[in-house]
Amino acid sequence: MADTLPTPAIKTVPKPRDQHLRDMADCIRFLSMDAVQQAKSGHPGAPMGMADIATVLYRDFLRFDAADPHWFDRDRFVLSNGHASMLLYSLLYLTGVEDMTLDQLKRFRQIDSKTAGHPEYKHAEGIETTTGPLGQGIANAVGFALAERILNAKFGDAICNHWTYVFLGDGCLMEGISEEAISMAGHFKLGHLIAFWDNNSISIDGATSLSVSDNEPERFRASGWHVQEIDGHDTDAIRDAIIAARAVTDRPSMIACKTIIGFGFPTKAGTQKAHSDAPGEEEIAGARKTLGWDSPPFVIPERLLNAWREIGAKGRTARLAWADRVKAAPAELRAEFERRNDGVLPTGWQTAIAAARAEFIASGKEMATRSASGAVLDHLAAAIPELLGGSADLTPSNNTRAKGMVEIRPGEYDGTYMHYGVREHGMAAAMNGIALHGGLIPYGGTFLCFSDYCRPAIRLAALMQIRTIFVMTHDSIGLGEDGPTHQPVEHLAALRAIPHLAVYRPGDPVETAECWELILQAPRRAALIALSRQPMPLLRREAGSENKSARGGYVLLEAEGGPRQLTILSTGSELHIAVEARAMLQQEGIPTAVVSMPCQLLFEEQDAAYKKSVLGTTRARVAVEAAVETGWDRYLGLEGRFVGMHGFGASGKIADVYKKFDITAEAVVRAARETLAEIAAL
Ligand SMILES: Cc1ncc(C[n+]2csc(CCOP(=O)(O)OP(=O)(O)O)c2C)c(N)n1
Repeated sequence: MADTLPTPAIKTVPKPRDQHLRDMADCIRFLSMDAVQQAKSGHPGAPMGMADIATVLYRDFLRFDAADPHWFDRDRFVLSNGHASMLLYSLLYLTGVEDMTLDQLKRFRQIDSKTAGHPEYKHAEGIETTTGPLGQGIANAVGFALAERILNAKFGDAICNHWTYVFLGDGCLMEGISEEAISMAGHFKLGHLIAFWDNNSISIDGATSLSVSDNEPERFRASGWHVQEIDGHDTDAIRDAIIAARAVTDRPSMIACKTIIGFGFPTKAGTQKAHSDAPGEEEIAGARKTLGWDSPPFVIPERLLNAWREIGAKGRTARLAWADRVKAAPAELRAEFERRNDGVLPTGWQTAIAAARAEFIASGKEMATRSASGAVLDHLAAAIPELLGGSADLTPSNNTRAKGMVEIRPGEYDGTYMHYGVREHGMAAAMNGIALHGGLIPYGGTFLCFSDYCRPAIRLAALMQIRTIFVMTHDSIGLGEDGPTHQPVEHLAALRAIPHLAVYRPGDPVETAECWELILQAPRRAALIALSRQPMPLLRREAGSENKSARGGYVLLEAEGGPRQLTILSTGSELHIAVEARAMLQQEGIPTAVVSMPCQLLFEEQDAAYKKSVLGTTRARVAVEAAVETGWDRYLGLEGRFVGMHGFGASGKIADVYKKFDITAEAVVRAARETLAEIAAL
């Protein structure tokens, strides 16, 4: 590996402009290296390289109150290069966030500490988002900055007027998602977004020149950003650059900061050896010498800790002034703001669901669930003004733009609909930022097949347990002519495998309304709703407002003419196939029940007695879903049968495609006979 080193190790450190600021930055450096050394793992290099930037940002600019790290109009700080977690943890400790004690720093990366390897949302106050998968943070930051502008347009400068600062590394910029994020932020002219690129020319394998030679400043400029290039250790230059960036409010700013990774290490600085791993006692002793630091590990000299604590406390004035402004706001605006900030939905919002349901039942018509979803959203958008719709350039297909939704345009943020462009990954991660920001509930659409393009962000939404809503239409081979490239088969199983993610696949318009109700009433649950392109009959015609989907699965039709002999399980566009098959089996004298299971996650949360009552005691079960079997096997046992996909789909008319893959009522009946025969022979 040695021959890939770009430069010899940097043994000396540039003289500081301001010794006090250098000392303050050194607090971050030593806490980071000492914590990594103690944990025997972690990443000291980036925190040491970005310490000067963080110090200037926190001291002179970031509006933040350590006593209340989540007050609404604070500036947001996103660490996109999440492996530099010790930078964030050090800042939280130094500024005095109660959660982040010295003991937590000493327990960096240890089980059940607040200081996980990478920053985890909700593990400690002051962590705005979970980062670590490179590139996510910059796209989250775009969401934060977008939400800020949208809420500014709604509530005005007095209530919402803050900045989003994001640190990112070479790795973030190598990831494809960064392009989507940069392009989106530039297009929408997100003037309150400032990115700091840790331009240290090093990643894990060695010099970044091994793998990339992009002109990063030009990349940003090409997307309409304001760009500056500075020495990331020159505190005057950092301050001037931030002042200049804040003066430009009609576009986002990127400050390319030339830094030395592992700044202060005697042999590893400037090399990939500073990127990660315990530096070793000798290297740390050398850093103490190089930087003139004589405190023992984890001890911050009092004068410096006091200076940091002052930084943590100075935001109090801004917070209190903001609270006064909120109090002085017109009553209606204030009430609306406070409701949203508390995460409470408007009273009576569920009448929107009831209205949609009533319409479906009154019309009695067959309908694609994507259209039903669109109709539900028409009602919901009027009832819940914080809904922020959007699509990755499939608005007419996803049916995501509700009646009355005004689109957001560059510089014009007084709207509730986002055209995210063909940027699925960027959209999904930006939606996470929007959800985390608060005040808005984002949903965004694409085809289910392209959930693959969103998956890393979907996973993080589930991990963070935030209400980001993914609307995925064209959810099976039932999309027809677009063929196998567009027909999801393994996606439902793969998405259901993500812990905490509620995957809904409603089987008719009424279930669609029910699923939307469940999604919206769960503020700490990421959700994905899979919707059909093709129409399906209305199967739920009963009056009343009971949400039968709430338990994840329920008996749609009970067996008749005797004790249940067979259970057919289904979802979505195959539910009516299950119903047809049941009619045929009943006619043959086989008492058969149909179970609709729009959300396996919710069903799995039910108690055993309920599950048993739904699944029945008979072991004869058939599941039908136009997707792969994975996940259904737990309900089928050894004797059950699955009717669905066993490979990729095909291009053709919907009816022909279903026939070709034998996903029909006749196939379900055959499968039923097989399982019944097998059980009889036992
Ligand atoms: C999506 C993703 N891929 C790979 C990794 C593993 N990884 C962590 S840091 C890193 C290198 C990042 O380089 P850079 O951003 O320059 O960080 P620095 O070396 O400056 O700390 C990689 C590949 C990751 N965290 N996320």
